[in-house]
Amino acid sequence: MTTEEEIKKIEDEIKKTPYNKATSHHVGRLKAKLARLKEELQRRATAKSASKGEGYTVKKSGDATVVMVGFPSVGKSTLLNSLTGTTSKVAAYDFTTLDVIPGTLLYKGARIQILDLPGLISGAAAGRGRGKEVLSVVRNADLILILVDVFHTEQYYTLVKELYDAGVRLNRRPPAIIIRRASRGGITVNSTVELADELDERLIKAVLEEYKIHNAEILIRERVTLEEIIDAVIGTRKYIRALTLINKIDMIDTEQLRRLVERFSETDVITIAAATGMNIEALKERIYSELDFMRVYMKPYGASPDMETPLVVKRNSTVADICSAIHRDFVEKFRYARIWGKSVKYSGQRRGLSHVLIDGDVVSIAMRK
Ligand SMILES: Nc1nc2c(ncn2[C@@H]2O[C@H](COP(=O)(O)OP(=O)(O)O)[C@@H](O)[C@H]2O)c(=O)[nH]1
Ligand SMILES: [Mg+2]
Repeated sequence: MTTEEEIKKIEDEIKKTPYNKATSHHVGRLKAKLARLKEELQRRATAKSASKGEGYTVKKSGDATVVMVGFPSVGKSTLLNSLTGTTSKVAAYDFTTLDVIPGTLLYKGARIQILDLPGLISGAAAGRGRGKEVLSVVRNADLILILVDVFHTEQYYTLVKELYDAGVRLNRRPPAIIIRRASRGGITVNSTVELADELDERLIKAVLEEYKIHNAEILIRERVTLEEIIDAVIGTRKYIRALTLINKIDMIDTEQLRRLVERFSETDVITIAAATGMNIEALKERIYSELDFMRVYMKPYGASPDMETPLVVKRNSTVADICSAIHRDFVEKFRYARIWGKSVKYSGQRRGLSHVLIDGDVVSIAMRK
């Protein structure tokens, strides 16, 4: 039996098992096994694409990355154009195939890389088509734009499921679960809150066994679901912000639009018309505020810092990120940085490339000749 067949078999079994107290343990184990098999499938697909040399490492340090996901014809290309205009082709050399189409949005001093992923269609998470490779780009995004048009808003649910199956958790924090592996002593489960009904110690142990963890201390600090426990055990889930965009609002009247938005009241929805530019400025502002930027001021050697034009970079950027945002020479010929501000113990402290900066820092780079 292939892994795909095994997954199908378990999914069928979960579907046909009535869920009650007596079966919950059995179903819980099946879910843990299912998650493990899916993870395995994905790892294999990722390894395969890596060995083919199809690099999807697209991030330019310092830049924030926003990805658009959506079915064909919802308006991804149109939106990419209206957000990034003629700068669209700028970052094209970062990509080895046309599965990812990049553009750059320059907004309030920030460089925001926006990626159109036409290859992401239903079934990608299960490893069908090229979608799998494209999903690894999504997993490294700072923000996801889920794009649907006014006629096909139900696609939203398919896309969310696709992302979920690819290990992406939208608009959530990682569950407050700590797993400490040990070399002996079996498994101990401690919880500071009452466990959810579907969970008990025996089931949690069974989940850990499924992942060949026989000795560990697991500390649960909030009310979590079985899925979240599995997520914590797998440990490679990505927790990413997402906005839902409903496009082509120029095609419906205000009453239809009101009803649509109402249906999506629980998600962060923005209604736009990419083709006419409607709400595009508001969208840019929203993207910018979601990305959580900070300002860093450069100080040329022997001169005063430029407090007029800060570098606008992602929070927690390092000295290396700043250097490569300016020019590659700054990384290659880097000697040290002198830093003034909250990230250092004293003014003008010397730090290396891996030093993490804080909003408002002043940085001076010393380079080799
Ligand atoms: N009426 C209207 N049409 C749009 C809008 N955005 C895109 N379109 C049209 O929808 C079609 C598909 O758009 P495209 O950007 O190619 O979609 P993609 O396949 O997701 O990249 C094109 O004919 C666009 O002109 C919009 O806001 N309003
Ligand atoms: Mg397109």
